[in-house]
Amino acid sequence: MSKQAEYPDINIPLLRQQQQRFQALTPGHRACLGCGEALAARLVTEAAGPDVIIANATGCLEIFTTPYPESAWRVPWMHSLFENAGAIASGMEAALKAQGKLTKVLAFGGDGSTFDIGFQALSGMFERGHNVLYVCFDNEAYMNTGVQRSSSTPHAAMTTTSPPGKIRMGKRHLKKDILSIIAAHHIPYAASASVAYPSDIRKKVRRAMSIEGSTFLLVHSPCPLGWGHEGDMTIDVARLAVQTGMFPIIELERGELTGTMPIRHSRPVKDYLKQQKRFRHLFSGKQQAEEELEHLQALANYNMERYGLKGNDPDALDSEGADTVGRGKIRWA
Ligand SMILES: Cc1ncc(C[n+]2csc(CCOP(=O)(O)OP(=O)(O)O)c2C)c(N)n1
Ligand code: SF4
Ligand SMILES: [Mg+2]
Repeated sequence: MSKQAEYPDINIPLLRQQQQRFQALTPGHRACLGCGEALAARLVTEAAGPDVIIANATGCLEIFTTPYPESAWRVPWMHSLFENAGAIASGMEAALKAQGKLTKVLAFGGDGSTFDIGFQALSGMFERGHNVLYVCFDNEAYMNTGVQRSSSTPHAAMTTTSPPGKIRMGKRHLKKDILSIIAAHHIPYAASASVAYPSDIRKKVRRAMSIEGSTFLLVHSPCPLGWGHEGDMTIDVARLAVQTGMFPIIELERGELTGTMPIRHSRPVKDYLKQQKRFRHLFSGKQQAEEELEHLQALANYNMERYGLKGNDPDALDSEGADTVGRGKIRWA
């Protein structure tokens, strides 16, 4: 008797749909409601699967997942210092290699750790070509210690160390172009992604996991507390960052641009900024504020031009969030 005849009521496709994905990061951790970083970490680890070991730099992700003596992790996980996740991950990888094990090493850091304080160790790891996927959860400030500006904080954003006042409109400097710096290491694969596009994150993680060598993923991860939006707006805010050109979604192979997420219906930068209290001072109507708004729009236009983000192809990712991505000349959903 065939299996189908023996169990006539079993709907295999439905069962598959309902089957839980492997979750390395379990619910019950202590992130704020709507935390983009928590969602991003869940998506990344789901896609990476169970055979991983994680080095996690100090920051919100480390703190809210491991309040002693608890842990929300179901995979081997190690807390590194703020400044040395790259070095710890390098050591893990070398040790696993010596033991002949295929377990993949992941390294996690926030933007403060990645762009600023842990950059030296990260650069060394890339230069030596360790077989590690490094993921930066970019919430654009030092959130864990109370929202201080980092070199990833966008121009004109308010943080506790870049307050708007009579002289300045929030942060004076530009967001560091980390992907160009990473590209200069000529690692096999580096990409940006956003929590607004989960299947794109999954594809990029799987891609990076399949590569023997150093890979890098920058995931835009809104922080309701530091950005000043409601927790249920996290995905909308993240999507607007992409649609306005403020956060370009790109892929680089050996330093060359090979993929972009095209934007069919671009939105004005104001639509993104006005959702967040960190940019509230830009809507005062004052001349200086108007000039900053123009400046931010010019920065977004520059991103659009630089990466050729405006896409008219029928398959281009549309602003409603369809999850189709152009990779080089190949299109895949
Ligand atoms: C060398 C060092 N400097 C400063 C700190 C304090 N510190 C801990 S977490 C943190 C902020 C982390 O920011 P980020 O890496 O962006 O992660 P987030 O909390 O935003 O996710 C800081 C400044 C530290 N632990 N070690
Ligand atoms: S402060 Fe921001 S990054 Fe940290 S747990 Fe809360 S929402 Fe997440
Ligand atoms: Mg941060």
